[in-house]
Amino acid sequence: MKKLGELLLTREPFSEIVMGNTALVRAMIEAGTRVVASYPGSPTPEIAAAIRSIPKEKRPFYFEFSTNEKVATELCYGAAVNGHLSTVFFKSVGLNVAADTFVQLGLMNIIGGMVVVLGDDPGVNSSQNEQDNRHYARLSYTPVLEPADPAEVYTFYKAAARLSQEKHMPVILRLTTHVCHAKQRVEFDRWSQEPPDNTPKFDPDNGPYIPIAKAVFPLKRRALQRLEEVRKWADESLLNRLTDNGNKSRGIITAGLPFLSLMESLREVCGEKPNILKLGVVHPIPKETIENFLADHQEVKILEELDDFLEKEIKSMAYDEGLDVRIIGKTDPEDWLEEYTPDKVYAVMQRTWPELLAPRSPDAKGKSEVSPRPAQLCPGCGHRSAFYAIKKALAETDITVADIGCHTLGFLPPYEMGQLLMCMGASPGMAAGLSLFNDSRRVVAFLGDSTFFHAGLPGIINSVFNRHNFTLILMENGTTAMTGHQPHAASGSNFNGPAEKIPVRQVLEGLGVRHIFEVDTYQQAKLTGMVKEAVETDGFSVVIARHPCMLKFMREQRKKPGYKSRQVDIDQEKCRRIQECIAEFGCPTFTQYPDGRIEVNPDLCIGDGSCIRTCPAEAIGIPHIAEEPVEG
Ligand SMILES: Cc1ncc(C[n+]2csc(CCOP(=O)(O)OP(=O)(O)O)c2C)c(N)n1
Repeated sequence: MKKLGELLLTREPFSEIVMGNTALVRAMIEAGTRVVASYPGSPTPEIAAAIRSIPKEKRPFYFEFSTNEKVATELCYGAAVNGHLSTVFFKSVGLNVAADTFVQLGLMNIIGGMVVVLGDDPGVNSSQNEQDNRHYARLSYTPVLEPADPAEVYTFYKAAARLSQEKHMPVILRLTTHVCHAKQRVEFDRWSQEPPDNTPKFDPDNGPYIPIAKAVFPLKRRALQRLEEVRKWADESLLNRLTDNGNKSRGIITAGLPFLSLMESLREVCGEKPNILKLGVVHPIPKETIENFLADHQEVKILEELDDFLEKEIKSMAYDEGLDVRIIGKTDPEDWLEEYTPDKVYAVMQRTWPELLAPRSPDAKGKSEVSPRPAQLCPGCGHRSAFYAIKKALAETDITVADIGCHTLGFLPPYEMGQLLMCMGASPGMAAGLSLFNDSRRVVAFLGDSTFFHAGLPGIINSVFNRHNFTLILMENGTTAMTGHQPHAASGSNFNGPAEKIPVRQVLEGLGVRHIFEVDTYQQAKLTGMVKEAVETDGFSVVIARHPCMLKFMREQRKKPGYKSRQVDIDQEKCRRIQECIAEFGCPTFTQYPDGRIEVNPDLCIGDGSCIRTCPAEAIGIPHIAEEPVEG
């Protein structure tokens, strides 16, 4: 069987079972994409994993992880106005970071074409909100194509690229978690690689590219006109599909994942199945197609995940055309929430037309429940040692501000560090605000190292500039851990190989931070002492709490020849059942038995020894080679 990288570069047509995120990469290759950039975030990191499977020297396009989504968008825009088809991809909330640039793209003459791939997250699988990025499309006059499965991801990307190249405007390919991660057999086309044209084609005469004051009006007129052209194109497009069940009275308009869930739910329909119009182009919506569909039915249900985006558009369209049709949008506050999985769609459709689908008893649900697994830090995680030590330095009344990353999990017991959370890089700003008019409760903020470069720096600079008074704990683990160990500016390598390491300490010094402390988090007593000193220091102080990500480190160790797993043991004679290892340190490796005995779970322990100094009875022994080698 071919390796993924080879498969993605196959010249002849082939078919394979792949994830939506992988199908996207083949589509990029076939479409002749030259520049791709991203900042990691679920549900999109597997796109980069598929790109990584292609050796760098064979990769038909340039790829980088940029420092944040805004920079990635700017990079792709720069490449596209120079004539190269480009693609930026990131998660839902990434668009908020990119927005200041993104909202202008629709005004520009993007001669090379540019596709913006969004990984929206209905169901909040791994985000801080459930935002519906279709609203950004309207705000920025940008078309949106929305596939429902991996095969559509492949065809829709190619359509988006062609449309963007033809109209010189950005096109959004909106994916959602299930579409990114679903697997399906996809029929891929031939890849006839054209020799790359590296001529820099940027020409100011293709512009204007300077949208200032009144110069914006002609650009805006052009954006609106292009959008109208896309609307007409959408009416002809095969990306919209009609399923005609011969029903003269009821129809459903839907798109994306809800369509697939609907098809599953309709298997249980007792009577006549409604007709279905599945939209592939969700902005601007195809006017004629929808008007005809509305005119052909007495009742039309708009089935859409998250907000009432299509509903509002379609209702206003029906009003303008004076159509006599009952349009049923969202009927319950719950309709605005969660992923439209088959169970969810069943419930929505049951509420819409109760006689069409029989009510389900709660235990007759199609879904097999997975037992909940509380999120936790990995065994050996340096963040655990940090939280354990920092907690000892703070008073109950002190205020702790979390940020986004693995270290967000510090808010969980037993540490309970981090009482507020907003978005990436927000902790220094929020902490500064909390420190105002506040002489009695010390403020401590946490920030990861990838986030430091992503969006943390402005808040830090502001803290120096405006002389704020709080302590920032920089949780430096050398990687972007939460999203799968992508490199960042202080990692010493980028996606494509070795790179200049930008040490966080030097950055802080360069910014004029006066009070900088630095310690490996496994030195818990030292860290406690430093934090005590830092919070008592007047002004802004930073404690660099450093330890490599142990999940990444252990993965690398296990690949080494002769690797032997290690673990710690508990000396039952010495153990005084104080339970510090469980109640305060909280490593999942420790298991307590009903008789009070505490044992080490050999399948979990990595023998890092971070727990040794936490035991007041000194009952935890130094790590030794495990008797039974544990499979890596
Ligand atoms: C704007 C935005 N982009 C991407 C993400 C996805 N994301 C969540 S945590 C995280 C990584 C944070 O890395 P780091 O700051 O180094 O903390 P670590 O996970 O390594 O502790 C990323 C990229 C996000 N939540 N928001």
